[in-house]
Amino acid sequence: MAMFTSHILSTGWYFRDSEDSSPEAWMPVPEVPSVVHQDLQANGRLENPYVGFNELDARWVNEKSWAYRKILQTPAIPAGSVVVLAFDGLDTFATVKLDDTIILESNNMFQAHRVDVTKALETEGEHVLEIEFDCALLRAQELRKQDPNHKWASFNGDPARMSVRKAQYHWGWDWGPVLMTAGIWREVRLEVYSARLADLWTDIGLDSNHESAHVSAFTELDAVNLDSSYKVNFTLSFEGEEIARETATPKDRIATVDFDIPQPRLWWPHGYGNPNLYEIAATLEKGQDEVHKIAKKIGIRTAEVIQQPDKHGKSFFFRINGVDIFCGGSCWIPADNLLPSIDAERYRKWIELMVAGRQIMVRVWGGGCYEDDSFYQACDDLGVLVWQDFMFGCGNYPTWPELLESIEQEAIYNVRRLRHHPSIVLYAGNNEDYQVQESAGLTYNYEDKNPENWLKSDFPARYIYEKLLPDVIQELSPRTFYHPGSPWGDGKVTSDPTVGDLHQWNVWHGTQEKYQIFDTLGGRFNSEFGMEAFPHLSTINYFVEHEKDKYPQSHVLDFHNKADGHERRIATYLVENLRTATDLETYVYLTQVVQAETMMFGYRGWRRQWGDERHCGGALLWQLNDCWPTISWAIVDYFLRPKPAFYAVARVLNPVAVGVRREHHDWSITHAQPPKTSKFELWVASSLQKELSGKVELRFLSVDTGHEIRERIVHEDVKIVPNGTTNIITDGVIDHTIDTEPHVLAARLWLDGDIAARDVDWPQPFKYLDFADRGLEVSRGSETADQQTFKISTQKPVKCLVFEERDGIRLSDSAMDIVPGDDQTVTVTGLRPEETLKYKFLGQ
Ligand code: BMA
Repeated sequence: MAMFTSHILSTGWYFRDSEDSSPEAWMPVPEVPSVVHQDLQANGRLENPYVGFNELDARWVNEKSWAYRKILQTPAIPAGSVVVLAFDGLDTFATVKLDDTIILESNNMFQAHRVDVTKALETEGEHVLEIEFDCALLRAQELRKQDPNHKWASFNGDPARMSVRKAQYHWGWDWGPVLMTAGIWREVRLEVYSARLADLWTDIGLDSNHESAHVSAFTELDAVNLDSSYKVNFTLSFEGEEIARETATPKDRIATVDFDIPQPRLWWPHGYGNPNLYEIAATLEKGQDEVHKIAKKIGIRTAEVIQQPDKHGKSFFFRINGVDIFCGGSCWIPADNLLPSIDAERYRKWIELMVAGRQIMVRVWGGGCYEDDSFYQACDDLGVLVWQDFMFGCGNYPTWPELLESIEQEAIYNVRRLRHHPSIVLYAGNNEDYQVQESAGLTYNYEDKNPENWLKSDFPARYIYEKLLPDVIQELSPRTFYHPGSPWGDGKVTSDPTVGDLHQWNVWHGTQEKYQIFDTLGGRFNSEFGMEAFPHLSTINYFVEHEKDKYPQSHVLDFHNKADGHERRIATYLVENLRTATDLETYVYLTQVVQAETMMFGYRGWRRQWGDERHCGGALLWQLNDCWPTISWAIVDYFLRPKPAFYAVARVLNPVAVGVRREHHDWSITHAQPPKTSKFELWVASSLQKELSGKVELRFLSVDTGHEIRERIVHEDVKIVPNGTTNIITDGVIDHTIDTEPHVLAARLWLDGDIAARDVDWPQPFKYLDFADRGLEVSRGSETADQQTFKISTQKPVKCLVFEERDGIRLSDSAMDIVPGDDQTVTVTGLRPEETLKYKFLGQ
């Protein structure tokens, strides 16, 4: 009995413009998977679209159709075997021909396809495999025209995008270029077999006391001849060691076994325990022969979303293995416009960065793609929770029968592909489509529970989010929580802060509130909020080619910022808060200070609210990453260079964090009259499970002299509430008629005699402060061959000390506030003894 064999078809491909039928038009493809922009660049036909204005010179590519071809050799086909061409992803309108016969037509890049080509390859020798990719840009416009009665309301990109199942950001977004890719974007294989295991999945139950787990494992048999002689041998291993083995005979093609695991090693998000993974393997056997083997890593854990009525409305937070978890993290967009260019290592680096930044949840946003397996594998391995949107974003989607059918297949395929990942704890129906429903005044009667009526309404996609997708989840991954949209809450208006999740854009977009009040604008779970900042200077140097363009408002810099009104908004937040600058380096830094402050003001307050009956269940900033080198809300740029906000967020998400904050006094609307008094508060937020005892100190330090202007407050033996907030001072008052000098409130927390956390509250806005002559000293401390430490001290308070980011180095901290009498140390990994780092601080 022949073994299952698989040949990856990655080489020997050629491509050409479909309209150019001359034989010389074929150009070699370096490697498949790829998309046409990569292949054109490799052939010298396209300049890097990420540099300068090249995106515009690449527009012609978007309007073309492309053909890919490869000569196939008939593989050895043992008697009784079939040959299948397996496509994991075709982008997007693909007609696949084998020797001029159409074998597949596909119009959804999120689906995989399997085509039996046994007959077609019967004759020995060479066969021509050709794939025509029809122009998705034009096809979308045609499809839209065919349905003029649909209300094509949307924001971002051409509304016609909603007619096509292709990553929506390819039509351009408010952080990304218009690059309409086409190509074989995921693996294609030739498989030869008489039988194979088509799928392997599990259902995992965990006892409430965590003493034992029950794993049911299932495989699906796909065989040419379904006789009863097949057996499936299942093994369960942990850290490479087999712990259990069972054999089953398939019934109706499904083989099932059950394992009981005493004392299971649970999968935990990082910071709460190890992300333990088991391996489940299934071997298909016929007689003595092993025919096919597949394996998956699985995790034993429970994941719940707790929605209970409470004094704030209705809660929305995650409980993993019985532990309530404040989910601080980020929203994720595709890490590149040219998706196949992201390899497993780059995905891993992104997730490693999240862990280094103490972020615990990533939201895969609905305008991108169902990510590569290696993305979720990295999340499983490193203990990062995943909020997974379905791929719909910012629009009123049509629901033609053939589109619904395609969407259903897409959902089935992807949920099957992803369901074993313990990291995935929530599926959401879409991104902001309910907001479009609201803003466009479309019909949404929550009380009407008849899905057929929804289809007939002017918001027909409700059928997708409240019927089609939840049915798929119920069938294929019933233990995973399903949420109709992000944001969404029990059918209430999406801006309702008392229920469901919330996208809070009234800082930056909307009413452009001051970021200092961000904490007062949150809801039960803040799944989007953001502030733009320029990327690292070396990233700017990558896409700005000419020295003459290296000033903050240059044409090319504006071109690399796709957000409507970005100049006004950046300017508003800078002018309100900081003394602005015109040199690029300082300007970059200032925008980054604003972003870091914004993120801190949001996260810090919302984490504090966690302790108030889970008032806020989590915060996912917009956005972690970029898909090209650009100016956006990302806190880490395209080249994985962190912006200062990355460190500000990490500090606020410290497992035990101290917070100090004086009340907001709005200087703009009081005609810049200073307040007479300011209340202040001091607290500790802990995500640890045990009560701690610590010492908390608060000092009042003059910005001008660095001296303590008032007696410090010290609380010894503070009992720190586990997994909650400990309020230490709630009614502090600064009397500015007595303490007239502008001063910072500098808080420190000691645990077991060591400083465990710091926070500094500053008089606002920074532009009124005099930052002259800080007396900052940065000196070298201990060093090894690849690790240097820097000791930092100051005579007067320093705001946002940022160290240079350099590829290959890692900073233990940055974007720090330094105050007198509290020296700090930064460890730089990857820096050699002879190298040094530049740094910058506010008012330098
Ligand atoms: C949110 C997101 C994105 C957008 C971002 C910034 O609404 O869902 O669509 O990029 O805001 O505007």
